[in-house]
Amino acid sequence: RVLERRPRRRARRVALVRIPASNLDEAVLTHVERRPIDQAKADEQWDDYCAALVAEGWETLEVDAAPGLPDSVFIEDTVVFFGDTAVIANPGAESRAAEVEAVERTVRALPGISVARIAAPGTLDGGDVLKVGETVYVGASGRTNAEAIRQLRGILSPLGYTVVAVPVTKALHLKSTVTALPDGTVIGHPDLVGSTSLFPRFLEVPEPEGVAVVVLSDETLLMSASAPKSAELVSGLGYRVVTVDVSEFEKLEGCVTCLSVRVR
Ligand code: CIR
Repeated sequence: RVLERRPRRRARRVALVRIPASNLDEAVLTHVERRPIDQAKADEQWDDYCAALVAEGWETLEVDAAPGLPDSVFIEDTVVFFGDTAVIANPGAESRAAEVEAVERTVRALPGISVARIAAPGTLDGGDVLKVGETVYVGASGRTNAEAIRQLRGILSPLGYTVVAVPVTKALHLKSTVTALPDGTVIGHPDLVGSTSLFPRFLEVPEPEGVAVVVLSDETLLMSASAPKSAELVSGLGYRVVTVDVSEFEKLEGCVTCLSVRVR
């Protein structure tokens, strides 16, 4: 019997983004020395980043600008999606707390999304949350505390996810140390990752900026132009790699993942 293949209607793919504030040079820094920021270049890199998402079939939805909040462009830290559930974070840096309000407003306006939140004394940055299938790795970092990890478990266990906490000491967030390929392989850099034993499949990449991949589809990954060897390694594994230059944001401890949040 010949099975007829009905054309599948593509679900809408939406990514939240937030335009850079004009005081990027006041962003919080923890593990790196402050270097001068070229604001015009940063703005251009952000435009190119958004254009790359659009070119790969993602619609960008802009959260209202936060002109006085230098880290607001790093929108990944403020909300995490688990299917139809959005978890609004409670950023661990005090200067970032005010970023959440407009993000929550935008998320609440999305159709079919239910909203949970991490509440004080819990603090959690979205950059500490890495989903690999039904497993949710969460960094116990300088930004994300035990109380927030407990709250996240409480939210996600009933949804069928297992929350695995990972100590993070050598970098800002879990996702500054590791991310995952579409096949579930966790990739990381030896100088940043503490212990790899929590991950069932782990692969080293040669550059610290190469740990960050944004999964755009089962085949396509977005990576930083600062990590050409890592991009080559990943493309050798059968993935199509799109690169973007986010060097101005890397000076602020950001990376490709933190500039957007995919609604999924
Ligand atoms: C911060 O310290 O919060 C920002 N300067 C950088 C945040 C980067 N976020 C991320 O990697 N998820």
